[in-house]
Amino acid sequence: MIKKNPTFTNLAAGYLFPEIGKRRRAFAAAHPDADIISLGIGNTTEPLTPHVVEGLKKYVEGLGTPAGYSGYGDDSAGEPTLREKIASVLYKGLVSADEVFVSDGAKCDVGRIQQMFGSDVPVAVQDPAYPVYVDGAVMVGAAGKMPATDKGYQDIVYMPCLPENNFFPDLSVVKPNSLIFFCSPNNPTGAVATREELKKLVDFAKAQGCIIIFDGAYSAFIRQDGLPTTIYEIEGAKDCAIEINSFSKPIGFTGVRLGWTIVPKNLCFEDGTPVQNIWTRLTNTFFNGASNIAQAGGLASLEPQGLEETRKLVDYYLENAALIKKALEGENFKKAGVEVYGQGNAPYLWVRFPGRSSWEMFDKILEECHVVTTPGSGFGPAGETFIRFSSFGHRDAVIKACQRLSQLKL
Ligand code: PL4
Repeated sequence: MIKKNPTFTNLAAGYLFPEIGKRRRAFAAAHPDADIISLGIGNTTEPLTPHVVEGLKKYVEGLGTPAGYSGYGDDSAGEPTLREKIASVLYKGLVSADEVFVSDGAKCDVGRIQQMFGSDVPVAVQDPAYPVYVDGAVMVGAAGKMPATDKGYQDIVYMPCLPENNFFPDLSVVKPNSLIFFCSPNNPTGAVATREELKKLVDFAKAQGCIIIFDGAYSAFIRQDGLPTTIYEIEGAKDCAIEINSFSKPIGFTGVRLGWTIVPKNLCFEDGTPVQNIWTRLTNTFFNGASNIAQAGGLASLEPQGLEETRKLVDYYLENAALIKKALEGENFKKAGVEVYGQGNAPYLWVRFPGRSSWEMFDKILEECHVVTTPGSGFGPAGETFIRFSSFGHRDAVIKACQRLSQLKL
């Protein structure tokens, strides 16, 4: 018999989101008449916008002609015009087109990136965090041989991000030469790091020989002036940070699949090898490029009409978030001492239920309101007692969920 890769022995449990789906299906089976509303998984619900649809259609029609047909791209990094548009429109020239690597989504690149570092590089994550960072580290062996406890994996450094520290971690716990995962706007807390905070992070990483993996998947949700939408707004970030990003949430491409990763030219490993060289080698080996159709849609979204439509689409979800926030600040929640966090720059609300476990609250909200949420403990030990509410949903369903939440007995 063939042995499995021992790194998988350490994986603590199933992946969070299928587990939520399983519980939802079990509840639905037991309550076939329940009208279940999901404020759980961050999955977009609104249709693609007209200009993006036009871009997709045009490209597909071209594929049906000899002149417009194309097969594999020349390399895995993406269509040059899209790379150029991402650099000029989204980064305003802070990065160049040859630092942009188009992908099939941020999650896929979080997984691929870890292969460049392997098992000897220490990993630090914000706690709570999108579970793929930790699970990916476990799979490449970076979590060591120690099994997980209820405090997480013993060889991964968790950096608690709580209301008490304004959701910005104490970096002194990070070991030198670590890979630091940092997400802003944050999933799940919704917190956005300020310029001063990101400067602290970049200065720390440079001084300690660390590389930051900055996940900006929700950057399009930032509405407050002055908050950085990319880590490259911070001086020195190109010496120490890779940024992962996505078309999933801003233009509804969760199913179409398109993202990108910025690997700066001057970012190097200890031996002087440019990280770009290894990234190119790795992706050319394991990745045949993002779908050319998806790339055409992404390109359309970066034209003036596409950008205008994107803003409206993101506004829709932000308005949902504001409605949910209002419901969660109702009398029933206030009386129970529930704390609601969300600054209006992210699609998530992060809610603390003092003295209650996350899964207990998940079950209670599902049973009493028929609303699916995400238990905070699924994002890390510091998420215990919290629930994440997602604002991705049709407006009528969100309004209905809010009405039910205002009746929740706490
Ligand atoms: C459920 C911080 C959602 N099945 O779509 P991608 O791959 O470009 O982006 C995924 C992603 C990357 N980075 C962050 C994210 O929050 C997400 C998506 N997260 C959520 O509810 O937390 C969807 C999760 C999906 C999954 O496992 O990713």
